[in-house]
Amino acid sequence: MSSTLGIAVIGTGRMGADHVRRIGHTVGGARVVAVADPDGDRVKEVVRGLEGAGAYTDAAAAVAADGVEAVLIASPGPVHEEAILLALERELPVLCEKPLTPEPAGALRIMEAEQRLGRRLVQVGFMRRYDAEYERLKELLDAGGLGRPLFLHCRHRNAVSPSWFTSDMLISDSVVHEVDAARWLLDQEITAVSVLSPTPSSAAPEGLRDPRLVLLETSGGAIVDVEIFVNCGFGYQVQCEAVGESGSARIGDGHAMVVQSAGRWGGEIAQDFTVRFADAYDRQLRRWVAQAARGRAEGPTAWDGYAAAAVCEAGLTAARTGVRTVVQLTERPPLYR
Ligand code: ISE
Repeated sequence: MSSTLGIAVIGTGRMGADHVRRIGHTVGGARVVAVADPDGDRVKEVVRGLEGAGAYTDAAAAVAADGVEAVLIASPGPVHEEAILLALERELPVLCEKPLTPEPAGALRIMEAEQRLGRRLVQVGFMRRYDAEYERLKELLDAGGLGRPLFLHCRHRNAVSPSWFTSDMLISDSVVHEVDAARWLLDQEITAVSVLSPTPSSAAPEGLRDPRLVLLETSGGAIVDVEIFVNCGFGYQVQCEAVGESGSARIGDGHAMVVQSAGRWGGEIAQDFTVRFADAYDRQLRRWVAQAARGRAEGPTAWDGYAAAAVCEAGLTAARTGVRTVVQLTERPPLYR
């Protein structure tokens, strides 16, 4: 193995391009050696200026390229499984953007491949686990500082949704973050999901059920409510208030700076997740590189990706039928305990 970890990046959309930049400029100990995207022009543009990096339109060719020691996957969710299985065939550590797979069946196949190898190589990019505020809340809950958790009240707001965003994606692409954060913060599984949808905001594109309220029930008897609103207009806001038997704690108020001027006071609000969670993305990648250089993985597992996919699948059924839907989970394999 060389002194810097050779990484193949699959997918050059917003997150893929951001990770390429991050590997080159922010995270030490790694270099991009291959980049793949079906859009040949885009991939060439992304590798321009990256010394020694090959441009590919095929993920398999990039994963098999000389010098590849780890794989970062930031392509669309439906093609994650194929790329992960290619990497696992070569026993390469993987960091895969969320969602691991759109459906739980694909995540189960990834878990099977990893279990055949007998060790963890896959990390899912649930970056909130690397955010300083989330980490503090987790420490407080783990230390019993709030007593037994009763509620998590969550708000997840995006200024505006991309043109291709669908009503299902409010759950599978956005609320999937709260699903993972709730499982991790509480150390419990989600057992049932209900979804309520008010009359859509007039700011939402035609046909988009935005906002929505998602209720998650947990194995420890807590309730998690998530307001997801992807066209709120004013900025990117992610808040979480934990209420326990002996106290409450809230993160995400964005109190980094309060400005007083011209007879008003107020703060600034990030417009976008790449800004709000910039440090979390950096820390996630640094930790992944350090582990991958040893041929290992830490952080959110393929089981976490599977559980999130199962909860989102139940959420989509609940949204479609209007009926509370129980989450079906297989038994957790020993590799993920
Ligand atoms: C996007 O894919 C993300 O992961 C963001 O964190 C989330 O806020 C947004 O709603 C998703 O579309």
